[in-house]
Amino acid sequence: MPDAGNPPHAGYFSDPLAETDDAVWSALLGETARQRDRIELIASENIVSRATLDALGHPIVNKTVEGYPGRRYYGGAEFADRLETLAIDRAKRLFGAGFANVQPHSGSQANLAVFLATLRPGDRVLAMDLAAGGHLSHGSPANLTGKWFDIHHYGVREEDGLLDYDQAEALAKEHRPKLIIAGGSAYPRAIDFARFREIADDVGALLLADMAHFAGLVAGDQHPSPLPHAHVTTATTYKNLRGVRGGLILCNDADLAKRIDSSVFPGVQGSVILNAVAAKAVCLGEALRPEFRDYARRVLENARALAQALMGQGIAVVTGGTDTPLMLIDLRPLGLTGDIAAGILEQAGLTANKNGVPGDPQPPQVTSGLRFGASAGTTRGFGTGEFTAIGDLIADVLLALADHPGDLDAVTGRTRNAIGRLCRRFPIYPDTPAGSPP
Ligand code: DSN
Repeated sequence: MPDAGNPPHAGYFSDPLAETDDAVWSALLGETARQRDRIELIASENIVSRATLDALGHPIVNKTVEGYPGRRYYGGAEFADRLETLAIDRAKRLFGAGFANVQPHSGSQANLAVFLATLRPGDRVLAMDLAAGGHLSHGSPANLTGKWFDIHHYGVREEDGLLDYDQAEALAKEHRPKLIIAGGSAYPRAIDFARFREIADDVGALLLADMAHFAGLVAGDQHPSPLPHAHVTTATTYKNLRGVRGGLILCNDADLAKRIDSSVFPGVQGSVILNAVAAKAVCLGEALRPEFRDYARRVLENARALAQALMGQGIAVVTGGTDTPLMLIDLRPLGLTGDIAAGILEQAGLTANKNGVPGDPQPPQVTSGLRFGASAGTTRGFGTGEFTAIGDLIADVLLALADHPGDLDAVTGRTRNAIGRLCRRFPIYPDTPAGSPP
């Protein structure tokens, strides 16, 4: 008999979670069922491939490395180097960038690293206001970027919800920021990055484009790329790039790239989450395939179909449509708030997030809007017919909530059944165990 040595305990290297921890496993089964049986409309979400899940669950998770391929502080990095180099090369190829950093744990970490690479505490920054569709990490007073830098915000025009470039230009001239940020998390229209570059050049600022919410469309040639205009571009990999939770930084300047690398590590992060880097390599590889272009085209078509269906039912869509995977609806004409509306939609089987709308009188915990995205539903296989039907279902629930609360239970129940039928026609992860319908 070979000596079994002293493994942590019998089965440690072989027993599946399903057999070792019922509390965790049952919550995971429930989550699989939730994703399978409900329609996901949260704009930052998607449904990753089995290949991505395989990378995330690989023993590479055990490995610690710091630094960059070929320049690590720890040994045993041969395969880590190979994976990170693959991810970097694929990111560069996908977006036509000279340099890529694939280590940021999230989009916020990516943005923070750009702040560290380009600014000193107290320096001036111009970015889109969170209330107009910007992002926390673009200088919100609640975020480190807002606490440690001198932030000025541009917004959108009251009359049409479109980005106010004239205001951005006037503020740039007045405050002469060192960094201008273009991009956000709830602005549905294509951004004129060439105009932003002119504004930045005029005042000697660097331009950061945050393309987190449309990176997949850029990768699939369905949206203009900010890269020819921005000095540096950040993205996340988990929205319409359809991969793991994480961030990317891209640029075309060797000196800036060097500063960015040092800002990510050791500036704002320590060791690399290697299973996430492996999964980024997988998603970037998937996005380089010709079929990804078709996915990106369908995401945009579907987002537009959803916006059109909502408007057809009298729902106010901010800016009257979208050029991206996301859209924002204004609930004020219905006399509703985002928190209540999101809760009722969830009961009906549709997951979305409450979101402030331009000029919103409600606080962030309440809001007057909802944000919807088409990335996850498109991955499931929904086309414009399904998204039109989803728009009609959303409108049925919201109109009942606003005008016929006595009918709400019946409408919610009917909607839930329709959603259930739709989800069964477009199954996800058929081989993954799931709990009972939530
Ligand atoms: N930035 C958040 C969002 O847009 O939902 C998370 O990615």
